[in-house]
Amino acid sequence: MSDPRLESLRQAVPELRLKTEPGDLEHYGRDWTRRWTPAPLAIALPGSVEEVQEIMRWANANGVAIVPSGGRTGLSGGAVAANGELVLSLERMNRVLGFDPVDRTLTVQAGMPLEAVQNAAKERGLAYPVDFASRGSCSIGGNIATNAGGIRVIRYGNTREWIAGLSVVTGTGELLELNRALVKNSSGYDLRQLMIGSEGTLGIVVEATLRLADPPPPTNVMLLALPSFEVLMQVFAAFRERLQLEAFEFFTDRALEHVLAHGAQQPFEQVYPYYVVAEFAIGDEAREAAAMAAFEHGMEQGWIVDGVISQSDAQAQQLWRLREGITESVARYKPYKNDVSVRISRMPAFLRETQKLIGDSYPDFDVVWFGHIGDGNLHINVLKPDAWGDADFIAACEKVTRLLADELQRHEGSISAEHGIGLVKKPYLLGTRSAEEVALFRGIKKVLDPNGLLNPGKLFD
Ligand code: 2HG
Ligand code: ZN
Repeated sequence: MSDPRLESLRQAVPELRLKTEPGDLEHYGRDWTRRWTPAPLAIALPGSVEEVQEIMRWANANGVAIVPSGGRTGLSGGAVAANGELVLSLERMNRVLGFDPVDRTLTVQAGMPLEAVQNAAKERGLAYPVDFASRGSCSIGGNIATNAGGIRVIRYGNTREWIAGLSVVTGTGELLELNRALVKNSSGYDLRQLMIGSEGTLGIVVEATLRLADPPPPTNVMLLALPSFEVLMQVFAAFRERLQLEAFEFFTDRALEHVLAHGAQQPFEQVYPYYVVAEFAIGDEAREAAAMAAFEHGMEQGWIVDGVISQSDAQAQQLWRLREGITESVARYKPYKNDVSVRISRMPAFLRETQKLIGDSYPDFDVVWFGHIGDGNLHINVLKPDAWGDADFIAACEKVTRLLADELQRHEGSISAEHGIGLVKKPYLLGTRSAEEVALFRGIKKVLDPNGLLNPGKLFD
């Protein structure tokens, strides 16, 4: 370890665990975007809040940028370290710190994987209900930094809803304890909410007190086949009216083809153009009758052309795999990802226009549509043909993103529903936020991170 900055870091934080092997720099320097070449200075793995503060003070004294790092499952480049930054991985800070059955809160360190948080809540007879496919690898700190959404937002909301209190180290190394896990706290600016979704640009989330929910009700999963995109929102409205929906997700035949090629099981003998996975509460006859009524209504209207309902947990999981396996099944094609949202009321018109735009723009590319339709959130993955080079492919896709951003501007939507802006969507931020807002972003950053050391270049320049 010859770099003098690392020698000084060793002196400033004597017990700090550091990694500098090329394999580690590569592993910790990138996220799931795989677009940038990792080039961090080193990887710091603090074991305590005090060490995080000491690292931050050292960073200020030495002018070294810090990339806070969780599970690096992000899809927008928010955790990429490609410019000699010090990666500050929270991975060793992964313990439960406390549980309060009266407050129904769980206090955890930020590096705890989401699935471990969910299990810890379950062991205590309650639930942490935010959920998505990367649950085993992503960390709760990363979820907070991006205000992660996922497959149960329709019922439980985004991560933001479940954060009762937050401990954050600012860009100057100060520790802020935000909101004291209070249900009601009308005593000024809510800095906790400001930190949530700030993508590591304002502070490093080190601990969080999470609100827990009742254990989920027993559920059933239905897979529906739809004849066209146009009926999607009608099916959603019919199901939402009759059932307590826990999830309502859609995907196309192209998506299904990739998941099947990846080992999932064919659900129907025939191929249909559109599919929905709906999960809903059961438990009494009225609910079960309502589910059948919703299905039959959809069939009568011609909105649903086929369907299957899970008869066991194993089958429910099989059906979920068709939706949850999509990202992994297309990963080898280095997809260009769009993660856009509009208000649900705007969805039919937005879908019509977007289908035309994407169809006209990408006549030759494989485009995979899926997403959280009940939240107004679409994922559009454009797959890179093997013959195309990375740079040309991205340039071609970015031209279309510009048009998509204009369309989102007209529909008052967002260029990033749940993946964050990071590096990938930075050029389009002004389509979703006004220039005045972004100027305020800069001002806020200046206060909390005066030397611009926290995740520089992410979200905005
Ligand atoms: C999902 O909904 C994730 O499965 C990933 O947000 C979406 O891969 C994507 O584009
Ligand atoms: Zn998603």
